[in-house]
Amino acid sequence: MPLTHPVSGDLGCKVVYYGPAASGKTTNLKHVYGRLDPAARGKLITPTDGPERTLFFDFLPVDMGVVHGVRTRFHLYTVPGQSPQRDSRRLVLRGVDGVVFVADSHPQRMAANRESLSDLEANLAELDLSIAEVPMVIQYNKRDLEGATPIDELQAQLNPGERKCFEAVAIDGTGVLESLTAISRHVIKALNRA
Ligand SMILES: Nc1nc2c(ncn2[C@@H]2O[C@H](COP(=O)(O)OP(=O)(O)OP(=O)(O)O)[C@@H](O)[C@H]2O)c(=O)[nH]1
Ligand SMILES: [Mg+2]
Repeated sequence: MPLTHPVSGDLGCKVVYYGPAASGKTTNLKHVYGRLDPAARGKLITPTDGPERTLFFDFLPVDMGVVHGVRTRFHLYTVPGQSPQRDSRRLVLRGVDGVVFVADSHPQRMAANRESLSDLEANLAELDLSIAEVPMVIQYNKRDLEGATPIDELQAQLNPGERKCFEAVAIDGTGVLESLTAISRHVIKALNRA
């Protein structure tokens, strides 16, 4: 559930970028940070334990302006994809309003994509959330790779519920803002229904 600031009444929504290790979650946040007007975003926090491996989470607050009369902020988080960091992933999911699942198109990462999706489902279940009820978009990242897994195969294995999906090349920004815009709309729509 989104948080309402007790004094200002501002709304805070939490979006979590989830996916296997090295699928490009941190790269997504870095691109969002680089593209947004400094007035519309806060500091990007990206702790790592070595080159590129996220430790605990990344965090970027984004000001979405006034939505339906309420000042709305989105708090973007990534989880660390490395397997041993399951506890961190579960903690980051607490209070989630929406998920961008960043899948890796590398042909050898299909099993890791599937495992990460199962891990997401199990972690949500521990928070009494059903994956089917959580707003989620799927991003097929690294479409620039030679021999990338075909989209219909990724769709068949990772998106049986036919959620909205995006092809992306996060290193050059392709599909990054589109994924963020889609999940934001999805989250706001779900809030209006609640
Ligand atoms: N070729 C290619 N490489 C990418 C793309 N997106 C990210 N990468 C690279 O993949 C590597 C891992 O990217 P990260 O964004 O750190 O991955 P992550 O999902 O945050 O990884 P963890 O924090 O370990 O879970 C980096 O070397 C990126 O430059 C892409 O679209 N294409
Ligand atoms: Mg990362």
